[in-house]
Amino acid sequence: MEEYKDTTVIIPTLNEEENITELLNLITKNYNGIKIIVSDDGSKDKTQEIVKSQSKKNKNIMILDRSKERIHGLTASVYDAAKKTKTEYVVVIDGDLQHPPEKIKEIVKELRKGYNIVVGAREKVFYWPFSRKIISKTAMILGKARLFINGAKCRDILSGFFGIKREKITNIKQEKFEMYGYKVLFDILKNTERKAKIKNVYYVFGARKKGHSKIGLKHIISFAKALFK
Ligand SMILES: Nc1nc2c(ncn2[C@@H]2O[C@H](COP(=O)(O)OP(=O)(O)O)[C@@H](O)[C@H]2O)c(=O)[nH]1
Ligand SMILES: [Mg+2]
Repeated sequence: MEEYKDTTVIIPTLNEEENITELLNLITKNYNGIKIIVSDDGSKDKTQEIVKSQSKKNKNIMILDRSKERIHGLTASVYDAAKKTKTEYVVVIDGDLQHPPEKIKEIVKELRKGYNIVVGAREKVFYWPFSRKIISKTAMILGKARLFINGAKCRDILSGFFGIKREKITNIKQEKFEMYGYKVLFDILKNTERKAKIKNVYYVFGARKKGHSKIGLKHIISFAKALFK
């Protein structure tokens, strides 16, 4: 089996007790030697308990307990976790099984070829309600306009599923990130040189089967701020 000692998977979580066990199993079973950091923002359910017990059994699994941090946010969780990694590559994946873990293979393969950022580009999302589609489309247009001014480009600038050479995220200063936001990749692209080597990898954004989305108005406001940052 191929070895993945060069990669850390970062999973931001908030109340994912119904999904995290399956996700951890799928990753550890298929990626020998891969490291995993679950970056949890103080889940009120059993997420932390589950991850802690798994990490006792598997030294490659670690929890970053952010419950006492001043800033809670998906972006903050990913950035802080990235700072803790030591591997050459980092892959960020949601904790709710909406991103297919089998694609990590493809992402790492492209990183090893020398791409700096490998972005999981979502194929059409069919089941989103009309309102979410409109919000996403608008954010995409505004975001791409922002990246046109300065920044790197890729197909899905708002994807939460991507791989990156570790230093390409840790080299960016914290103040460049909209820490409360949801769109960590967008913040990275703004701060990455235009000619960066970026690769798109296509995937189907599955429906969330268990638990619920945490996206809300505050994340839309954070994105609006990030546009002008
Ligand atoms: N650490 C952390 N994770 C979060 C936060 N908000 C959402 N998440 C996690 O980020 C991932 C994506 O969130 P989700 O609500 O499913 O967003 P959606 O798929 O865009 O609707 C999931 O694994 C969530 O548990 C947060 O504030 N902090
Ligand atoms: Mg989700």
